[in-house]
This record gives sequence, C-alpha cells and structure tokens, in this order.
Amino acid sequence: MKPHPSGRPRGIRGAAALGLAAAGALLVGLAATPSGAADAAGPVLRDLAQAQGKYYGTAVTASKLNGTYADIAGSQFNSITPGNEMKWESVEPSRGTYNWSGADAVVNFAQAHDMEVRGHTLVWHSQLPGWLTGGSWTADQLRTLMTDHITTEVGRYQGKITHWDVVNEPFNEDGTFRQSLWYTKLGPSYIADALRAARAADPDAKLYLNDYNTDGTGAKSDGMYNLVKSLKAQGVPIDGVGFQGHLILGQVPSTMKANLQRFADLGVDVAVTELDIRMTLPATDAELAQQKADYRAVTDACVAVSRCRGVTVWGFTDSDSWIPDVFDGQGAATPYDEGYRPKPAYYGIAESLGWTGDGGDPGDPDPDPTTGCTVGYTVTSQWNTGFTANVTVKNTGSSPVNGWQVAWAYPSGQRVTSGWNATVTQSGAQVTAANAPYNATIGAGGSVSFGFNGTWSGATPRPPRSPSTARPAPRAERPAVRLGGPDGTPPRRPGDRAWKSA
Ligand code: G2I
Repeated sequence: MKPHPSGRPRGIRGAAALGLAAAGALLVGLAATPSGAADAAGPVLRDLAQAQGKYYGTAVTASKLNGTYADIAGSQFNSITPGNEMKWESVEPSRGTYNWSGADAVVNFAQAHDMEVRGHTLVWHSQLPGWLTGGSWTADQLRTLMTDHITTEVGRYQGKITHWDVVNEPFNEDGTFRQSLWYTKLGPSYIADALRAARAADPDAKLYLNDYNTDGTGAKSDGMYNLVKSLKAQGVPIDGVGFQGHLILGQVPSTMKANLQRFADLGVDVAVTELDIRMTLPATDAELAQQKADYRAVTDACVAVSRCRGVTVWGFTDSDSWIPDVFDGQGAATPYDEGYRPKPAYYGIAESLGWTGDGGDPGDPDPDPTTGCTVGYTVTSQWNTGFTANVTVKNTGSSPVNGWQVAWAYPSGQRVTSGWNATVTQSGAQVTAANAPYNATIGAGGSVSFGFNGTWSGATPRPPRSPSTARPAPRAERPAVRLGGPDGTPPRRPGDRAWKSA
C-alpha cells in the first residue's frame, strides 16, 4: 500500500477533563471531548482493517471532499462509496446525456488516497431519472436501456472499481421480490441480465447484490439467500452480497455473524455496505456507549467471517448522514460527530479491529499521574430541561484513598439540583462533590459512584478540564477542600504530594 498522501490524521483528543480532589488536593483528569480527527498515536481504521485482511470504508458526498472531511476520509478509510453520485439520476439525468463529474471526483479521490471503490448502484428502484420512470417501454426496450446503462457506467470505470452494487434492494420485507419498475416489466430475470452485463463490462470487478434488513436471519434474508443459491446454480456471475446495516441503537441482530457465514458458505463474498446506527436525539453518554458496543459487534461479525471483505459506514460524520432527513428526531448514527470528533463508536470499531490503546471515551478514562485515580462522568439520561449524571471515581493506585472530593466547573450554566451517594454542592459554575460517610474509603483498585440530577438549557456540554486539574489546587482553593474523612481524620494516601503540601 502506498503511504497516505494526506499523512496521519491530526490531533484528536483534547484535554477536557474533570478534576478530582481526593482528600484535600489530589487531582486527576478524565479524558473526554475529543476535538479533531485522530492523534498521531490514535487508531487508523484502514491500517487496522488491512492487518485483518479487510477494508474499512465510508460513503462520501463528492462535493464535500476537501478540508477536514477529505483528510479524515482519505486517512482513516481504504474504501469509498459515492453516496449518490453513481446513481442513475446523477449520471444520466436526461436520456443519452451523461454527467460523470461527481462520480469521477470520488474515483479520482480514491486513486489519490489508495482506496478501493464500491460502485453504487446500477439497478435500483429509487433515484431513477424521470425520463426513465415516465417512459412507456416494452420489456425489450427496458432491458436494453438497463444493460446499456450498465455497459456504459461499468465500462467507464473498468479497472478502477473493486466492487459494484449491481442490483440494489430487490426484496420486500417478507422475502418476495419488490415490485420495482424492473421486476414488474422484466420479471426476476432482470437480476441475472444485469449481472451478466456488468461482468462483460468489467470482468475484474466483484459483482454484488445489496439490501437492507437482511443483516440477521429472517424472511428477507432467506429471500436473498435463495436467490444467490439459484444464481450460483445457474452459473450467473455473482461474487458477493452486501448487507447494508442501517441499524437501530441496541438492535444489532444476534444472528448477524451466522447470517454472513451462511452466505459465505454458498461461495460468495460478503460485506457490510452501509452501516449506521441511529438513536433518538439528543444522544446521551450511555447511548453513545451502547453505540460503541453496537459498532464493535457489527465489525466483530465481519472480522469473524473470513469471506467478509470489509465494512462501509454510510457517512463517517453525523454532519453527512441521511438519518435526520428521513427519521424525525433521530441521528447521531455515524462514528464521528458533526464537528468531526471521533465518538466512542469510532473506538469500538478500532477495538474490534485489534486496537488496544486508550478507548478515548467516557467509560475509559486516563488515570491522572498525580493521584492514580480516574474520574468517569456519564450523562445517563437527558430530557428537554434536565439530566441525570453518574460519576465514578476509580482508585487505580496500590493503596486506599481515605476521603475524597471531586470538583468541576460547568461551562453552560448547568445546575445540580440533588445528588446521592455524595454531598454535591454548587457555587456559580463550580460544583464540588464530597464523599458520603459510608463511601469515604476507596480501596486500591476499587471505585465508588455517585449521581445527581441537574437542569440545563441550550446545551449540556461535558465539564471541561480546569487549568488547575493536572496540578495541586491553588492555595486559595485549599480552605474549601476538606482534608481526610468526614470525621476530620487526615488522608493516608502515600505519595499524595498535593495533600502533603496542603
Ligand atoms: O436511504 C439510505 C440508503 C439506503 N440504501 C441505498 C442508499 O443509496 C441510500 O442512500 C441514500 C443517500 O444516503 C441519500 O443521500 O439514498 C437517498 C435517496 O434514497 C439519498 O437521499 C437523497 C435525497 O432524498 C434527495 O433529496 C437528495 O437530492 O439525496 C439526494 C442527493 O443529496
């Protein structure tokens, strides 16, 4: 593989954090709020995938391929799918008049960044030009229009497209054939004819059928399975099956791996071609953690099936996703947020592909070198004016902590209303949570959690690291910090430099 022309992605993880004052002035940081593409030491999905013998791909919008969007697409992914630019209405908006500008832009970008291209899509019921859907064609005329279109488009990109979605979404939910323009006029033979025309136009491209809601076993997947089996038996050129993977949070089919494997056992490749995992907005930290697990599970299924060629996400950033346009109130479906910050889902993919570094999400905080403690801050639920949060303090050191406080400042006017398992007080933006009598001691390797309800309006960004987080609190703050346990006993944590200097 050539080196990535755009180099390694730029710095990702900003230093946002909470401060923990354990028994006086111990301070630890919580890694949170990534703020860019990926840092030099962060995972690179394309390299991790390649090491597994797979690709990791993304759908893109050709007109956005510049700046940070292009940097991430080209450096993190080694396969690309034009989201719309190769569809019939895009390339042949009026009969015999072709517009290849968007499609060419994607193919050129792929070549410049050493990426494979998934061609999407030749024969579909949707995004067809009006002249085609509005015409009154005989079956022979329509078949010729279809095969000519395939010959022209596949021929244009011969040798440059690794995989073609030749026929897209041919099934109804019950596994019967969709009553598309193609099926109603031509019957099921349109599928074999399309595959043969594509093979003739580019013998090296891998030819796929592609559909949604076929990810797990079920009636629709059975329809696809039976079709592939019969095409194989007739010697029709079919190389692979694409499983789109438009999923709902927490609903990765438990049969996904087995389903991919049963198709592979028919003698075809498989791929996850349009992965996204949607949720109701606004997304909570708990939902983003679930999404991480879901992205990981889908990627795991592909990794576990040797004939799974790779996974493509349907847009890598929440700013370039079809979900909010189609599902009211839903979104946050991709691995990067709208500001191009990697979400926990990104790390879920990376971990599935073998990444063992920092998970970069609220559940995976970095220990603070001064205290050996970590603080994890998670919004567990959120509604229009309120939220519930959970904070976990983990003692990663080798001796107990006796008495602790956690301090942070809210950036956007959030107010704590009531807490539990700690005494949580707020003054201005500054919040302090002090241990309850019964959880003052955190054993070596142990952790404690507390929670609270709060109010918000406008936005609820995570509390950022205060400038004082990584060092002892300034002297002026010391009187506010209670040393030791609730009975006034001094903390006994060896090596607590901050406490000793207090
Ligand atoms: O619908 C999600 C995907 C399901 N599987 C096949 C995919 O090809 C399909 O992709 C989406 C694109 O991501 C959307 O971007 O297909 C949609 C059309 O069915 C695309 O949406 C269309 C909008 O509906 C149009 O208003 C818009 O002009 O995108 C067009 C180009 O931006």
